[in-house]
Amino acid sequence: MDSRRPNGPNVLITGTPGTGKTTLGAELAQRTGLNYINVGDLAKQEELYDGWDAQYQCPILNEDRVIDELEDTVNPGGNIVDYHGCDFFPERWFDIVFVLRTDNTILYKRLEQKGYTGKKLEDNIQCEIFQTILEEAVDSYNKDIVHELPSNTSDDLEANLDKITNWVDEWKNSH
Ligand code: DAT
Repeated sequence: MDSRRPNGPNVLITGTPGTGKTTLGAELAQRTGLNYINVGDLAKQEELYDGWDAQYQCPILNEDRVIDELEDTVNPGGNIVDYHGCDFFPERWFDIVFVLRTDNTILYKRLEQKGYTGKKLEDNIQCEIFQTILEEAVDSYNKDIVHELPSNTSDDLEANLDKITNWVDEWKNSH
């Protein structure tokens, strides 16, 4: 057992909205027994906000409060954290980082289905085209622990579940 992470590894799943973080993260939690944390949902429940973004018509995340709220859960390990950003988490929190990637046409349809329109829809597509979250992850964490995963089809989902489940098993065997 790893004395720093008695409950297992911490896995970050990040990527543009609509790339499939919640779908993957929730199923992964079922398969691995790790604790699933959806940062967006947590922020909503606990109102971890700091003002209102008039351009995007959404509340602004209070990142410090998110960290305070999660610190005691994340420190002992054993978590899957899902969020569409990654540069404000402490680097020491994560043992591995997965960045989900989706082709533009597929992402466009998924975001439309989620009710995204206009500037919000276009900006999220741009975010994926410019690999914004991938670059954020590579800039924020050791490159060796950052992995890009295709997330277009149900076969991709299965492959990603297998890959991460195997990684978690190996981590547990070697710690
Ligand atoms: P996110 O949490 O990144 O915003 P989501 O998990 O809510 O994304 O997924 C958005 C939609 O896409 C949802 O209808 C499920 C679907 N989806 C997710 N991953 C997929 C995959 N690998 N193949 C096909 N559809 C997928």
